[in-house]
Amino acid sequence: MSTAGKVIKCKAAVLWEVKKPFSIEEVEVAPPKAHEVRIKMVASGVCRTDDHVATGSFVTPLPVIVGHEAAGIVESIGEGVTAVKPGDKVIPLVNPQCGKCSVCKHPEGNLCSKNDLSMPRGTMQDGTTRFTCKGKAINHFISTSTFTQYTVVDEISVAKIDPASPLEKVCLIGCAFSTGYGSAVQVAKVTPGSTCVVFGLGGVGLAVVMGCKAAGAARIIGVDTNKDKYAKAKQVGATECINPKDFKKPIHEVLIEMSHGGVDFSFEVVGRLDTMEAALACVQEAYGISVVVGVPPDSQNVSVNPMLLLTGRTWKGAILGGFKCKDTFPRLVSDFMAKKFSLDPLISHVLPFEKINEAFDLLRSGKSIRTVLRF
Ligand code: CND
Ligand code: ZN
Ligand code: ZN
Repeated sequence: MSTAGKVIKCKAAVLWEVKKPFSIEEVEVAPPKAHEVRIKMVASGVCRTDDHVATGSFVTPLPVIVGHEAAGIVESIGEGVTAVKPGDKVIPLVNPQCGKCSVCKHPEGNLCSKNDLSMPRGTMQDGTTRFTCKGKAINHFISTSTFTQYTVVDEISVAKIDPASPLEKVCLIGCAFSTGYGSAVQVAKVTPGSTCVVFGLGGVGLAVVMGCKAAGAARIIGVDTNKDKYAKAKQVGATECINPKDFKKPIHEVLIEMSHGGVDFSFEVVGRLDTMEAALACVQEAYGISVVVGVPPDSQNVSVNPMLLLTGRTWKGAILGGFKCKDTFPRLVSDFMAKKFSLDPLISHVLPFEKINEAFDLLRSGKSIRTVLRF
């Protein structure tokens, strides 16, 4: 029997309060309104950004269904939807692409003005939510909300992908792979023969390493306080890995010495202020480029001597690797299908969706790269 047009009762992981476990609840998912799409979830990765919400470090309205790195199948569509139809395989988009705003029209930017990330409202574009639990409205998360058997997204926040693609792998194109890879090739524009440094060798950091390698970097130095991350990093292209705890000197000084004057490109993929400062300081003073990828703790500022920039360094950052997601994700999925890159090194664990709290324990204890939750 078709579920189109009806409320669907299903399971979702609700975060009622920060610093509490996710609670698997029965939720009601309303049918999609005009220009909205309801998706049956198939697989969702667990990203540190979801954990930042759970710890209170990334602030978005609660209670909420988080999760943003996923793939699923369209269950039904609202009036006027033309981009997808029921049965299509799709990836929800953290960065919508309305195609009309100044950002969508600009050749470089990707944070569409319809985003729910820079000042999260926790709703659909019309300002309301499609989730209800125990009579309470449950908020959406950065246009996606994927820790649920069904979600609803705006048509501008979904990309149709190859019907043959394995969703339990290409879900990582929804965040980790695109964010990391794009930060190297699209944001930093890493050049052949260059020296790169990647702070943080989690799921996103490893994808940065993959991007640096694909761009032809000669030297890729991984920096992580957890030595267990080095083997994987080397497998995907890091030429050496170092632990800041092994040195008496500040890590940026160590890196300047190792590179004889400063590296060409650096990436902060941890989400800490001290590593953001170190990543900026370790690039070559006249032409080095440093990219902020990690999500910083809410309402905190770095203190930086402007001399670091006056001499010629460039400091930038981007969400989702600077990619215009609706245009780029289908192409990245095609590249994956053509075996231009592998997602296997990023997937350390696969668990049933109900074991979501176990997946977060694995992330917090540094034991996982990406856990993919299957629905
Ligand atoms: P994950 O936690 O898997 O990786 C972080 C890594 O940093 C771990 O391997 C840690 O051991 C390491 N680390 C911790 N402290 C230090 C330190 N002081 N020095 C060096 N290494 C350290 O996280 P992830 O890969 O899922 O995400 C990384 C960051 O990227 C995180 O802040 C997340 O919120 C952010 C992010 C950004 C975007 C974007 O669009 N820009 C998208 N998704 C995630
Ligand atoms: Zn993410
Ligand atoms: Zn737009």
